[in-house]
Amino acid sequence: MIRKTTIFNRYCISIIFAIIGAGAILAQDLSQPNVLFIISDDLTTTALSCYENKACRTPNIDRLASEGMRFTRAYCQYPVCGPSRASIMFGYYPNATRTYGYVSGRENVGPSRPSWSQFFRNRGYYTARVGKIFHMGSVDIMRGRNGQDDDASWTERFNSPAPEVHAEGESELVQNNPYGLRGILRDKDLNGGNLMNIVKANTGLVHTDSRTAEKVTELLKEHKDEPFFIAAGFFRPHVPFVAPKPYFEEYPFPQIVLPPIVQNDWDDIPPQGINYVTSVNGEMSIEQEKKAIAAYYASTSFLDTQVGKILQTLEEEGLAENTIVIFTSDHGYLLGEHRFWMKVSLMEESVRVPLIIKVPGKNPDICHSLVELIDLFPTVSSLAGFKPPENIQGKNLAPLLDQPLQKIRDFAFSVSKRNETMGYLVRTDDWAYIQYGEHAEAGMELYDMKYDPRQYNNLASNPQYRNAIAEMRKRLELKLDEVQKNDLGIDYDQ
Ligand SMILES: [Ca+2]
Repeated sequence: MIRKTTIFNRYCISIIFAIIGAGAILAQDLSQPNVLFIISDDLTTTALSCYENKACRTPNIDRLASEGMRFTRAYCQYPVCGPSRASIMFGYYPNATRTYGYVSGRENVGPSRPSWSQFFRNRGYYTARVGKIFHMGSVDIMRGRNGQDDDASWTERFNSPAPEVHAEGESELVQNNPYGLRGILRDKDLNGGNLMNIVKANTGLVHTDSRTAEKVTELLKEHKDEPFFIAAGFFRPHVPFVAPKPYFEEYPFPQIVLPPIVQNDWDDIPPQGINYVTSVNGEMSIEQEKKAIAAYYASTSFLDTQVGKILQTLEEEGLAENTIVIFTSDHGYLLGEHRFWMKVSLMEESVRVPLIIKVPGKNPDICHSLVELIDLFPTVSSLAGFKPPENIQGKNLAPLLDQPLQKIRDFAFSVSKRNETMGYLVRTDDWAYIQYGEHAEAGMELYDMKYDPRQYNNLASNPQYRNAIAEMRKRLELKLDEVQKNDLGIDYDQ
């Protein structure tokens, strides 16, 4: 509670100044910090200059990282929009609630368990969503629909409709055979959420993320005198890669360096681990791969500009001193590593996410502890002085904000279901262990993350690593017992 005292003192001082200087303006209960939750979509750490890629320029996110706590090893709980977001917002692992699809998560947790924002709403906060927080597809955005939203989470909610793939400009599909599904795809609108379409747009203001930034800016001004939880749900760099033309000019595609193609890379990966979108089934040329990455970077820089706008408003309105800011993404993204693209995979680039938490009064730092997105709900609740709900499954990261060298968990845990088979990831300091099927019936992968961080050499069938495999399987078994325990009171038959 050191932080709270510090913040409280600061408020006392500012109140005194306000009384002396401006004549008693006291509109807000200053003991309650605001929450600004910024979430991007499909943004991997490997495209952020504050993480490990200097080629993609993200100055605003970088600045936030330099002012807050940057977590280098944060993991999503499911590398797909719907279940990841449900897990973040309700605080349960996807396999605790059996939430694996494009739903809000409310279907499975029931009406009585509050979502993260609803928990704040129930405590007197104004809560608002702008754009995509629960699952929402590109077609929902085009049509101005709520997607799989949870109504009870918000005092107000706002969509940011935009033409998306139909934005005026130069467009191109960079897969010759998207997913190997040629002939099945009929309406490119309906598949807009998964095709690698690029749009170099003629104008800058019609896009969903610029609308979201504009609305969030308005809400920050309107609600500055009451405690708020505002969720800014940006859609980029999710496909279609739409950004104004000048953003593409920053990244000429011939200069893009592709990840190395390692000979026989797929030979030791179980079939279940070969991702659903690859350069091979999409029949992508080298030029198309470079264009896809350049467009992803352009979309990321465009997103960064929008993040910059709302952070600037926060400063200008004097709210930065009393607002907890979180920046993250629902999951990562493969940009040609292993010739894989997009998400679903439990490979590092797909499950690891950017995470920055800036809390007024705390020193900026970098934290290498393994953390999970499910930890946001209890962490931010606790930072605001609330005891988090008892059943939720994340851990409180607040101690790390004062002591970033502490360790909060031994491993990060993520799941991903494909073709009716569940994949599990146990990510420890040293290992990434991936298991397909509850009894590994569809295979295993084990990577030494110290010596093989890009995961080229699957050690699972090497007898020398028998002990490591046994240890990982034990961890997984205990974790599944813990996560799927019955006293959550969730009706699994729903
Ligand atoms: Ca997503």
